[in-house]
Amino acid sequence: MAPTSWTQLSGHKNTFVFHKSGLLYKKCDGNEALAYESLMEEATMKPFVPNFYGCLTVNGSCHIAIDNLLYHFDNPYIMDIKMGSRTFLEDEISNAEPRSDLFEKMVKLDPSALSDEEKQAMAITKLKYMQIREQLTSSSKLGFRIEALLKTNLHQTKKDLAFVNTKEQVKKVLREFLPTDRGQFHEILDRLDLIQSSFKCSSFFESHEIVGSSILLVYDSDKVNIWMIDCAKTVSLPKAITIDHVSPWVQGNHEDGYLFGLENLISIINELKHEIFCLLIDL
Ligand code: I3P
Repeated sequence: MAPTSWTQLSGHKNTFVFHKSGLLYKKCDGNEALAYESLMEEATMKPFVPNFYGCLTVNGSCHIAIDNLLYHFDNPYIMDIKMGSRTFLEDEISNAEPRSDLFEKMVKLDPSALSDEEKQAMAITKLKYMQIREQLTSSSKLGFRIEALLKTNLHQTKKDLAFVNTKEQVKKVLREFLPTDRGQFHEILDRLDLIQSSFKCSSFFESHEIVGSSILLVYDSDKVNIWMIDCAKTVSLPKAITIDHVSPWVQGNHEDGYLFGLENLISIINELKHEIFCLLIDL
């Protein structure tokens, strides 16, 4: 039966409009539409992103129309994994305007990260906020973080996940989330391997920095799928810049750490596979 609602696990509030046809309309500043247009033209990447149907005006503002990836799932388990070791664009570094809303969020997360000046001003820059989030989570260390997840009887909040930092902590969250069915577990690994090998030979991937984008992992009792979503901060690299998506970021080199994160994610899930299924004989 077609779903009558849709679940948003993370990202900005009030940016999605659910449509019962199986499409989602997402508020867009133009950049994301450009990224999706290019992705639709590239056979290598297209199977791993939601289909994009163009832009339209909804409630007076520009939206992109994309597939609702949850449409064919029944009570799905959903995990949003934010990829990359850098979650802000290099352009955002020059924005030195301190923000009080981010200060409020940081007070709740980790007040010890605030300097005396920031406490006095009750404001911090977006760069500082994003970098602390990267360090508190596994983004800096592993090149990805578990941003949100939804599983029947297990709805971990963003705050719970904001401190999932070490490999062992990430592994524990994944162990509790991933399917216990061996076939489905293998399907997840196969799909991730395919994403990794396809991205490595994609010209889109070669020519873009991919920041703040997520891997969406969804499964229900009989289906598994994984996509790349959230292209709002996926931008063309400046001419003459090439990146390998693995090397550490230093200002100006545009490295995003996407493949570093994907490699680590796959390796952790592989370790889990051995730990969970090692007692079962492979027939
Ligand atoms: C937000 C998160 C978003 C980011 C947003 C942050 O932090 O990093 O990805 O939006 O910036 O506040 P948190 O996850 O702790 O809530 P962008 O990716 O669009 O930069 P914003 O407040 O400027 O929207």
